[in-house]
This record gives sequence, C-alpha cells and structure tokens, in this order.
Amino acid sequence: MKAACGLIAALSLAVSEVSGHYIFQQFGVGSTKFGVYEHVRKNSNYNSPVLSLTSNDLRCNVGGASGAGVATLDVKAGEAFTFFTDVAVYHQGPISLYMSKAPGKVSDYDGSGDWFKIYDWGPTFSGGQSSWPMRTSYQYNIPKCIQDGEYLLRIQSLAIHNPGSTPQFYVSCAQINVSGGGNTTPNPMVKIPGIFKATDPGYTANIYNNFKSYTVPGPSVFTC
Ligand SMILES: *[C@@H]1O[C@H](CO)[C@@H](O)[C@H](O)[C@H]1NC(C)=O
Ligand SMILES: [Cu+2]
Repeated sequence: MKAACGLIAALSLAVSEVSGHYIFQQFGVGSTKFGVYEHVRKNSNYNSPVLSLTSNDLRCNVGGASGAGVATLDVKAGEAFTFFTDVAVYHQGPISLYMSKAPGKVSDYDGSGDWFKIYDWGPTFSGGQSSWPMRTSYQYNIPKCIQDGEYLLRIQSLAIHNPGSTPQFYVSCAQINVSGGGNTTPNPMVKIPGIFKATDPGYTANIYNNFKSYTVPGPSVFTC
C-alpha cells in the first residue's frame, strides 16, 4: 500500500472500490464531534489522492466543489476545532490548515477566491531521525481577529512518502460560520490551485536521504 499507492489509487478508480486511504471526514468544535460529512464536504474519489497541482479539486477534493447537503456550523472566533480521519494518516508529509471567506453562503462557494494559511504541522527532527504527525485528529483554533462570516476551512495532508513519485494531496473542507471575530484581513492571500509548484522544496523533498530540514509548501502562516 505505502509503496504502490499510485497504482492502487488507479485500480480503485477503475473498479470503483474503496482504496482505504485516510480521509478527513468529520469535524468537531470544542468537545463536540459531529457526524461523518455533516459539516465536511463529501469526496467522490474513493479516498484517492489529488495529484494535479492545477486542478480545482485541490481546493476541497474531488466532489467537494459544492456544499450541497452539507450543514454550515456556527463557530466562535478563537474556538478550538478538530478534523478527524477515518483511519490514522499513514503517509509522511506536512498537514496544513487553510481558510477562505465565502462571498455569500459558503454552501454555494467553490473556493475560487482567496485563501490564507492558519497552521502547519511539519516534521520534528531528533537524533538524526525525522518524525511526522500522523494521527486521527488535528486540532487548532479559529483565528480570533478574522472577520465574521462564512468560510471554507480546509485541511491538507501532502503525502511525500514516495520520493520521485508525484506527491499526493488528501484534502477536505468544512463549512463554518464565524462570529465574535475582529476586523483583520489575513495575509498573505493565495489561490488554490496556483500556490503549489512542482519545484517547491517541500514538494520535491526526499525524506529518506540526508533529511535535516523542511519547509512546508504554501504561503506563510497567518497569525492574529
Ligand atoms: C452566523 O452566525 C451569526 C452569529 O451567531 C448568526 O447571526 C447568523 O445567522 C449565522 N449565519 C448563518 C447563515 O447561519
Ligand atoms: Cu497511499
């Protein structure tokens, strides 16, 4: 699985079987965990990764361009939220969180506007070894200072476990309605697709060969 996952992904599409990859399918706020795809847009790609750097599927996964049938969740600025996977993330690589303010209702929003990054989980280096945060849940806080309104909140696992093969994006978007925020416009703002390049050092990195530092792809992290 781990070595041949591109092949398995292709096969699973061909025969319409579940490949068993991890997917960020549940969202939580505070101590409340909501249902599978209750506030997360449902993918339609059998958990296979997105491989193209230019596809709109990079935003909210294949099938995630629309929020039809997905309930938008009220959250407070500053509140803790969590994305949960079905099975623990098992491909090495960074996990990042992005947000994009919807021009109207987030359920109608395709993610074509501006995105900002609010957090990265990268590797830790110790005693010549690297380790990655491969878990079933990822928690962070809604930035306190952003404007109230409806947002896509996106989580991305960039799998770089197979140096030399095309890195893989596992992504999901939750739909949230932020209140109690401030009036700061986050920066930098980027587009998805567009922000990730095939030449990014964090995209081409070989995590098995003299791997001593790492820069997570994408913009710098915005903090209030
Ligand atoms: C978003 O939250 C605010 C504040 O709680 C509320 O007044 C508003 O109705 C909510 N918007 C939607 C679409 O639920
Ligand atoms: Cu895989």
